[in-house]
Amino acid sequence: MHYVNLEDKAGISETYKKEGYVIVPNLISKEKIDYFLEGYEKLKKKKFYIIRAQDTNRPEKLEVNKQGFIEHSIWNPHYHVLANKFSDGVYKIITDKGISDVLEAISGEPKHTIWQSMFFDKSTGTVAHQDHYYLDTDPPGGVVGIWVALEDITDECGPFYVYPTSHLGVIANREAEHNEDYVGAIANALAYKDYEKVNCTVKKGDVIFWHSCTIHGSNENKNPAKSRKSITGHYFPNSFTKLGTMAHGYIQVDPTMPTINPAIDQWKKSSLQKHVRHLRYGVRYFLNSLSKKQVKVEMKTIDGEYQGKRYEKKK
Ligand SMILES: O=C(O)CCC(=O)C(=O)O
Ligand SMILES: [Fe+2]
Repeated sequence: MHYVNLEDKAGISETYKKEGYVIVPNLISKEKIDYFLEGYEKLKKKKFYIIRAQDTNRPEKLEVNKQGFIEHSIWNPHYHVLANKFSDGVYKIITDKGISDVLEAISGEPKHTIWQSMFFDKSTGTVAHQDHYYLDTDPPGGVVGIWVALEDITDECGPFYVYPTSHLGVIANREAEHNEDYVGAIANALAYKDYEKVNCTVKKGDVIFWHSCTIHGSNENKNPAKSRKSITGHYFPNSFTKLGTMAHGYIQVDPTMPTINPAIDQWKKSSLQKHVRHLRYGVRYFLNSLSKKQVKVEMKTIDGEYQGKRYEKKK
């Protein structure tokens, strides 16, 4: 694992360029993480709460399992207006000054926009991929992913992993519509060189930064009693646009607004828009649960038995 301290800006930049990832130890304070965890405990007490799950790519009911963990990964937790402290805890972490300092060291630019965030209570066994497939900049390679460890991560938790230097190899085609095709494309990209897989068994407060073309994913959980609390985020330098738009002769970037950190912007969303978003998830969840038909799911990110399959017909 390649660790570089925050003070060593040149080391951060060099390691990221060469390896396609870098881990900055102890970047997020224990206090910030514990504040978030208080909000998370409050969220878990909610009786009926719909989230947009990142692992199944559709609205799901927030369910706490026997061990007390949330099974689904939550997409954009910083927009959760109905769970204030949880959402605020994420917001404070993804706008942390340490993170913007590292982003600046990586891109050489003073300002970045946060594109999206996710919260994982447990590992969902994310299939190996390049974020380039889902979100990247024009020109490609500008998006930087971050993975914040909210607790000490061991092999049993199903750690996040990277294939160092894979960002310099093959870029899997974004046009793949089916999981099987994409998984195959990544297998080809991995076959290009004998990349070593690095399981990131990092400590609470450490943050992993990786390039949008670096192949990464996460291992399956090996022990149901183990959580794997983490927040991820994807950022891009403000001089870039979204991938695929320059070639069409226009520049597409959603309107942004400042966050509490002047070096990080976010998409402009009013409180009303965030409420409407929640309501939409609720309605879609309700309609899905009424439907006896197979629910079509687009590209999913989970590994293992789900890989490349559609949902079974509801009984
Ligand atoms: O933590 C995981 O399981 C995957 C996260 C990931 O792929 C991402 O944030 O881009
Ligand atoms: Fe990813």
